[in-house]
Amino acid sequence: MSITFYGHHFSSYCQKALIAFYEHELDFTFREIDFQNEEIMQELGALWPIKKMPVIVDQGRSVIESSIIVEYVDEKYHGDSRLVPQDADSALDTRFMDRFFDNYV
Ligand SMILES: N[C@@H](CCC(=O)N[C@@H](CS)C(=O)NCC(=O)O)C(=O)O
Repeated sequence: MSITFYGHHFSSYCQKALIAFYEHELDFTFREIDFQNEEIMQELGALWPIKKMPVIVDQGRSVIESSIIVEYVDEKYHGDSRLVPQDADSALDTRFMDRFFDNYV
């Protein structure tokens, strides 16, 4: 069963999360968010009442927030390479950059 990705291609937070999918060459089903489409908005709202994207569903588990999605995918589906380093100090540097770009750029 492939992962379902709720998002929109014009959303920078979705693009951030999608990088992890592309880097790890993951199959996924893309459910495009359309604010005019009640059905998809209800589906998203059932997963995340705040109705922000991206949200992913993997094997019945929903994962919310772009940074958490990147970490989840990286932890669960990494190949030889990692987006978040294994070394704790280096991982902090990576997370700092993530927070910096999300909050200030
Ligand atoms: N902190 C969240 C931010 C998500 C976010 O703000 N997503 C925007 C799209 S880039 C959104 O869902 N906007 C729709 C809305 O605010 O109704 C994350 O990193 O996933």
